[in-house]
Amino acid sequence: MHVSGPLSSKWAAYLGLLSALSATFAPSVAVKEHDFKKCHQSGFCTRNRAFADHALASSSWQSPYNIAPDSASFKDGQYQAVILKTINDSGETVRLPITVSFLESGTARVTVDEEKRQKGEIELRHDSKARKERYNEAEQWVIVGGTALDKAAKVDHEDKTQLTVKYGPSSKFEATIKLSPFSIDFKRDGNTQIKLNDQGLLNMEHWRPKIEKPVPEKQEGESTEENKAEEPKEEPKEEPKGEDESTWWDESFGSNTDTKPRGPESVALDISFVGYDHVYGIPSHAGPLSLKQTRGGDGNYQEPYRLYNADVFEYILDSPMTLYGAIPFMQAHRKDSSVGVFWLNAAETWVDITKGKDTKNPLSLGGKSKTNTHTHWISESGLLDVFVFLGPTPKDLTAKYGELTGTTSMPQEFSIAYHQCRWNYVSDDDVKDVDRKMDKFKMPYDVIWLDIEYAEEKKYFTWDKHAFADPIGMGKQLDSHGRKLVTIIDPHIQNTDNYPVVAELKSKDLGVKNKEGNIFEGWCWPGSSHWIDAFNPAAREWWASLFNYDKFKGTMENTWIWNDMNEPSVFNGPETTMPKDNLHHGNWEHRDVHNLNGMTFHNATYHGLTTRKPGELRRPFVLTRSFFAGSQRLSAMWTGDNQAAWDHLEASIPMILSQGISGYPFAGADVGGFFGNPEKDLLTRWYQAGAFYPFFRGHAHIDARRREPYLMGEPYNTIIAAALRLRYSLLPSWYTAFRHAHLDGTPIIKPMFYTHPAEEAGFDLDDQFFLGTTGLLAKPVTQKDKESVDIWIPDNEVYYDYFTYEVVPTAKGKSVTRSAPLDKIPLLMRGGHVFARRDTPRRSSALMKWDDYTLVVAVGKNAKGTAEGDLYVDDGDSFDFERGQYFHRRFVYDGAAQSLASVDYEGRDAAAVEDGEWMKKARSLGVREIVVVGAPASWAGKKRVTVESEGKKSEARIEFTPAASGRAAFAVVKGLAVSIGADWKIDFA
Ligand code: NBV
Repeated sequence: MHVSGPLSSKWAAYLGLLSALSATFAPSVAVKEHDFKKCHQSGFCTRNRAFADHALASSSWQSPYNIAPDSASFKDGQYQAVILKTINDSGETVRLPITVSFLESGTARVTVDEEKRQKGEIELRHDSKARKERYNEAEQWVIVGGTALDKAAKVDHEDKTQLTVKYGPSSKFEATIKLSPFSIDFKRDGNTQIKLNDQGLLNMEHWRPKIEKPVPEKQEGESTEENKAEEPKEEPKEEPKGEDESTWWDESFGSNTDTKPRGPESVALDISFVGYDHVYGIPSHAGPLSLKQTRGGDGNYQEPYRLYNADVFEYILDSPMTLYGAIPFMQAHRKDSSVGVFWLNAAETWVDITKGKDTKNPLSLGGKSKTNTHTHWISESGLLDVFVFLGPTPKDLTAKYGELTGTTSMPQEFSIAYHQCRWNYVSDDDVKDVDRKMDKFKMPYDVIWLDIEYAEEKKYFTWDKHAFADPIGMGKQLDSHGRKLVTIIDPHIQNTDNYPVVAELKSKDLGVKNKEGNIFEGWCWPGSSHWIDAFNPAAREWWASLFNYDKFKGTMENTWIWNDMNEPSVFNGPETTMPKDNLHHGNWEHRDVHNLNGMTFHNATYHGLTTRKPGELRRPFVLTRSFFAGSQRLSAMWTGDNQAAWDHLEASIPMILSQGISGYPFAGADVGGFFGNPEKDLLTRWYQAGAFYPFFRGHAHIDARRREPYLMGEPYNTIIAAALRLRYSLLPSWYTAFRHAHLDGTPIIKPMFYTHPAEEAGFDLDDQFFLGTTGLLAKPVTQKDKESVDIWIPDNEVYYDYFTYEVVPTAKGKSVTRSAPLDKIPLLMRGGHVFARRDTPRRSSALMKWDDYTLVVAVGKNAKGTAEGDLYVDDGDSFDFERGQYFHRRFVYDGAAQSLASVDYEGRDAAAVEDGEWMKKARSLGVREIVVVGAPASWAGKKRVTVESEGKKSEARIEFTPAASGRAAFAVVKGLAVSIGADWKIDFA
């Protein structure tokens, strides 16, 4: 359950009602770590770890997986064969068809299935209606491109033991498939980067019938089936290879028993990154960006990283424990080289990580002993389906991964501004009051949010008529300043009479089913509930129709949606989620698709927002708590129920960075912390950090005191207002960063290893980052009473203080201490960049839409060199940008020529695109000011600069301020008559 004490009387009454209604479900007041499985409480994780222990301890271990020599063929970029798994001493084997696909993008894909299950030649227990195959539809949800085969891939060498394929750009990639035992080595430019099954941990638990053994009579005091899972287990003595049968046929955790009608079916593989000692990715976990080892030892975790989307209440920090969403994508990085893998499996997954010196080859890599990172991926069911990326840069990885799973969609422009949320704004008057107060205190915001209490008895698509008597009136007040409303819609549908949504769900048969094939019933906020099965296309269509303005009455064009609890959270289910033997559309077991569930739900909502009214097609805004690879195409995410504590503020940054390098950068954390009451300084620091989250929302638990930023009093109000305004002024640069994320998957905020892949000292830094292409380097303060920070400097560039233009005394690879009293955000400008702002403070981003831009040029260390940057602008709302209705400008400051030019970023011919309504109007957007930081001393005394644009010459004013006591010289150009969308050039000489 999700209620922390002290309980409000409302919640006490609610909990009382729940327990009275359910004899079997006794709600506790807090879900703690022990309510979620550890590896030893999960049969398949235990078995695969035991298998690994055995294999790694034995010097004579040989993987029992061999490619049948005559089964292999290679054609059109694809290798096909059958792996034979030897299952007993008499040499009996199981057939596992393997396909290795070499893709045009240079990505390789290895897929292994199990023939018997594929052909349906297995028997299910308990009269189960479940599908017999291994789940093979994950790609239908996840993969959107990049799968064209590389027809130019060719077999370079083949003999009886192995075959080598050359593929990828200029054939610089190579895969050597070894037949016996089966393994694959991936090379780039002749050097091994990634090895599959090098440690021999490949394990596909094949189907077998259950052999009933006589059940020994129980002695008094012996454990029962029910409590078995919670007792510490003895290491299996007789089955050292992970063949412990005790959890093959059913498995209990707490009071829930999983009937496992298909028996054991896990799939596991070791993936070694040769010469790599940093791995990143596999969000979401509350831990460092550079992932830790998981097999014990000093400072390491004992547990594998777990990916099993769950409603983890009051999550703990520095932990490999699962959270709300999962992206099984991992990058490995060493100096100047990045490679990666994407493990496409939607079932519960555990990943062990160990690092070790290469003892076989200690003098490789230029005489330095190298570290290898070994990873062991273990999923409960499904195909083995792994994509291998050979880099070599972090940017190549995010781009190739983005090609496969899609990139961040262009957001609604308002959605990257500030959001004001709490559980709950209690009435429409409350909403209007907050709206007015934000204005009164000059705090810009764009969106106010309604949590579950707005709906009558948590029946989504309805309103509590007393508290929200006039939602349209409320929506209109918001709209009058360009503001929006987000309402929450959860996937649990109250099981009650007189609720058309549940009546339709049942009559149309669109709910998730239990193992018997009847609609599944469980407990959530509204009490007894059913869950929409958004895997079902008919359910998705129906769900989408519920968002029509004439159906979801009280909503209007400025209403958008928040999907919570979509892991799904089921209060009385195992680990607060659905039983694994539940059934989804197509009779796939929940076990197979669990990690996809949240994405199918926000996908249905996304579609709902595209069909609200015939003829209205706008970019949807959906926030989701649960997600999977691909969610970035459809939604923003946040890191769930954090706490109002300094360490949670600190933890939010690596978590958001990890999202970014894993293809899902539209990410944020609850500003202020969800649970508890932040002290004023903590809330202030959190706003300063939040101003640099791609998704920026203040939120609070129902029991938390009101904490709208204007309630803090002075000096906090002023400081928070400044942080909000900083975000608002930089919105053009944020939007441009989103454009890059959309184009090629580049993260919006970037960690040091990503921007400076050669600087080893930066590889485990995760508390500072660059924003987009701006060169802005931020390091939010995340510790109480801390009035200075050390910022690590990755290169020899010049860095200026963002606020004072001071030239920061930096040295490559060294940290510089910056003073950061409460009113200061440590923020540097890296020389060599140009970025855009809008400097007129206004109440919402919509009201800034037609404001002219300020361009800031940070002159680089080599003052004769260039500074570059870009600005992307479109209507922020429609899909017209897909038809060329946008400006993307590149700004080039040439220090030698002393000029600044604006050219089309893509070299497009302006005449080639016919101006639509927005473009026509946007041509009037101009440049209000240009600030040149680090301006040459020779500009002293200069009063005018010449400007050339669209064949016309004009003049503009320039004001020069010479350098003084550590501050760089700077110049401000004013009175420019140029359009942001046009080519122009300013001559400063
Ligand atoms: O809908 C209530 C909350 C929501 O405020 C929060 O952001 C979600 O993460 N929701 C979880 C349900 C229960 C929280 C204890």
